[in-house]
Amino acid sequence: MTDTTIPQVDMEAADYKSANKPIWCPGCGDFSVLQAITKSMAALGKPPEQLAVISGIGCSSRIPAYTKCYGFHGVHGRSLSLATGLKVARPDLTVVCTGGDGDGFSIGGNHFLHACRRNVDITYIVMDNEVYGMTKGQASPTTDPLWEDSALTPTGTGMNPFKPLVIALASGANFLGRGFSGDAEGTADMIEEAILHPGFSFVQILSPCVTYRPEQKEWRNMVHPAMVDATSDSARAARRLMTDDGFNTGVLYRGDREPFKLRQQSNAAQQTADFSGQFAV
Ligand SMILES: Cc1ncc(C[n+]2csc(CCOP(=O)(O)OP(=O)(O)O)c2C)c(N)n1
Ligand SMILES: [Mg+2]
Repeated sequence: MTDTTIPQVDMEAADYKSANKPIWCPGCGDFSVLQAITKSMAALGKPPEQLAVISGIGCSSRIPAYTKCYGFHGVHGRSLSLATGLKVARPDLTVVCTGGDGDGFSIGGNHFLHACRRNVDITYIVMDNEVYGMTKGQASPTTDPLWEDSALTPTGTGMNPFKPLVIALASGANFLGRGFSGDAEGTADMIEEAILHPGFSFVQILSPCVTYRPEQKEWRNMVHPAMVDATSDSARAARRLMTDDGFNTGVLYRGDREPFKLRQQSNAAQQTADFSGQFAV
């Protein structure tokens, strides 16, 4: 896949890696996600100084330190504000935002909703391990309500898990995909496509935490490619996501909303088009 507006240079994944050695636990899924991100950058062929990687706080939020691009390791839950501001001020840069399920959906949850609806042309990659890894294993918004292994929630949270892709779709994200860290190749292709897709792209990557959720090693046997092709029909995407088992992987939705532009008159008709009909039965 090539974009003729981007100057192509001959790059390899290693050209986007910094000299810092990741300090993740051996076996952490985030190693493969880093590999997938740098591989997608090489495929895009953009020089590192035209890319910016922005994050908050968490094990997964350490990604900017491990890349050679411009980066900002910001405060917990505020990566999308930084990324939005950067992209609006410097539309020439490719802006990728990375982080975890706690950073993005808990403390950063409100920012997630509004980044989706604002539809600025950035790509948000969340390494979802259904736990706060960095702070030693508390439940996150995506944790199964019956998970009892944290001393903070010894009888489980009892709360309905957050479904990031459904929420992103309902909030206006323009591209949705789910990857698995064990499939670095497929994940790299998806990230590349997400970056090239105009507007706010959201990619949820199932990335096992081998230390606090060792049972997630089984995800390798549970993930599967989605049985259906990606759709650009948001109602169809919503129906699929509401019956999803959480392990379908691949590009799920490609929208056609126009990305946010400064001083652009908003097109109210297009914004509300998906909600103008009767209830589907
Ligand atoms: C304002 C603030 N509150 C709380 C923390 C503590 N804290 C650091 S990382 C983190 C959660 C990280 O979880 P997640 O985003 O899922 O990343 P992971 O470590 O699992 O990759 C928390 C609560 C903090 N650094 N700053
Ligand atoms: Mg996490």
